[in-house]
Amino acid sequence: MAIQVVSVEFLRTSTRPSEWPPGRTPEVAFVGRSNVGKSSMLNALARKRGLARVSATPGRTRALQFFELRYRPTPAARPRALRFCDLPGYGYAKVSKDERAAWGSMIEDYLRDRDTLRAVVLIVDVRHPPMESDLDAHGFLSGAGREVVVAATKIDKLSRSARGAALRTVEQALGLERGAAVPFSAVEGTGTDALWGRLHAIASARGAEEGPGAGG
Ligand SMILES: Nc1nc2c(ncn2[C@@H]2O[C@H](COP(=O)(O)OP(=O)(O)O)[C@@H](O)[C@H]2O)c(=O)[nH]1
Ligand SMILES: [Mg+2]
Repeated sequence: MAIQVVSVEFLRTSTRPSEWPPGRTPEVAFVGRSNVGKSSMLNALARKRGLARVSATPGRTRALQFFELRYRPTPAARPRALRFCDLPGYGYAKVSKDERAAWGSMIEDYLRDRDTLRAVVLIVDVRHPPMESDLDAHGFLSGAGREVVVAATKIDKLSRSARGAALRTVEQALGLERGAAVPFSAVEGTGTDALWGRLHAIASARGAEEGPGAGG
């Protein structure tokens, strides 16, 4: 399925629940270690380079960043509205304990309490087995009853012959079925259609909202 992105715009930054965008538009959040490739994945899905800030320096994003998209699941379908939320990464050592605790509660409050949050993309680096912080995040999300889609990114860094085994390692560590993790590369564009397919299925299962001004 080739999803067509009709429009995408930055909505707002938030550091507290009162700043979460209002409305009932379904939302997808991107979670993962600092520097794993969250912002790059969001840009690849939105097909807009530079939308979310990609940084070579880990630990840059310190607030929640909301984006609003409209997309057509098929060329003839009506546009659907969807929001993306880019989250600060976890596992970044170079911040004070207090600062890390504040980020932690900001992220956890959002992931636990956000009504419109339909799916969470948990992003791991396919080159390494998931780290303890990834397992913690997966446990937290499952415990919160969230629909989790695991994406294994930077697959372009592995030879084709090594990719299958690396994916299996990720899936086994997280207790997933074979084929559950989506192989992804923001560089090659691998996995954007597969991930969009999963996100659309989840968002539309409970009725995606029609975007403002959406027509035939
Ligand atoms: N080779 C490769 N590099 C990537 C990929 N995704 C992200 N990167 C690089 O990883 C670094 C961190 O990316 P970013 O999206 O800012 O990560 P974030 O901190 O999780 O948002 C940047 O230097 C990106 O160019 C990918 O799929 N393949
Ligand atoms: Mg980022």
